[in-house]
Amino acid sequence: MTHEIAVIPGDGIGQEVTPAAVDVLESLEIDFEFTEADAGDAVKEETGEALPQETYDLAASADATLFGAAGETAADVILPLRTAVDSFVNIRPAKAYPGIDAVRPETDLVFLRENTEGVYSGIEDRLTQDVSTLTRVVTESASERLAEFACDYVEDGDHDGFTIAHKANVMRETDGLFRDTVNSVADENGVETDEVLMDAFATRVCLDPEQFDVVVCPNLAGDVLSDLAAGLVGGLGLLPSANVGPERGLFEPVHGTAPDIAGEGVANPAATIVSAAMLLEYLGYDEESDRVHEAVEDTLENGPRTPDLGGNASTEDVTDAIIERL
Ligand code: GGG
Repeated sequence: MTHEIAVIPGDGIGQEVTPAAVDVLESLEIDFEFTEADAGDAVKEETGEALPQETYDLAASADATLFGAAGETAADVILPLRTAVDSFVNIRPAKAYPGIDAVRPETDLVFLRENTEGVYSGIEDRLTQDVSTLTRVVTESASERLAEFACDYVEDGDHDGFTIAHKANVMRETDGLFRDTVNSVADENGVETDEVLMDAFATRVCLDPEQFDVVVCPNLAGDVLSDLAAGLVGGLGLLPSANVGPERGLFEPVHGTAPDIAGEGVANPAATIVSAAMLLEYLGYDEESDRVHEAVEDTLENGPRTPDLGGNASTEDVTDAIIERL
């Protein structure tokens, strides 16, 4: 069976780390057909459109998509691409790897981020020179869908339950609905939950990350708090993610375009390669996915490292080291 994979490197270091992940996937004995498409700042400059229709259509029809990074045009690129694959949850694991100098080496978290609404609904206005507004949309249906996924996730993964991070004491209607809906679905499924205000979560996770495991949160909170967790485990070069829908998925590193190092060939490919491992698992290749995870882990511990981790290796050196270990 051939798996059609859309490859959308995007901008900045997306152009460097996405081909690295494709090299890893190509080194496995799986029948993939990769089709590359443009999106982002560069294509917008050229054509006036950040997300060409053919790129959207490709993601909407491929079995899975590997995405790199979006810069200034993130709202026009990554948000519609997540819609193209109908992904309602963004899974963002944040764990410290052996041998990596982490602020909190005991960190082992998974964020389940609502992926369709909240403040990322795209309803913004500039009313006057002085006043701009943003509409935050939270629906019972999207919160339910996320909560059902979270219940299955903790049951399948043998977790004790999950934490809901929200700000319902201030955003009473929106986060109130989110919190109440998620709690009610968890109750129906016999899954334990606890709650934490998202600002308190930011402090508590820095002081003692082991008190958390699976964290379910609204869209913006999931974006920000997972980047915070990246700081605890050694940096954004290490965090993968999977945008999962009922029939397709889009896999991307948590990091963005890193314009400060783009073009130098030294971006850490680990996050994108682990995102590719999540793609493998999504397509049912559990054994191959485990092999990629293990190869990345061993390379991070014993192999060459890119400058973000204190080494002087290139993206290519690290990718080759990972492939050698497969
Ligand atoms: N690969 C992830 C990426 O491009 N991040 C840039 C960004 O701004 N992302 C916003 C988001 O993840 O919602």
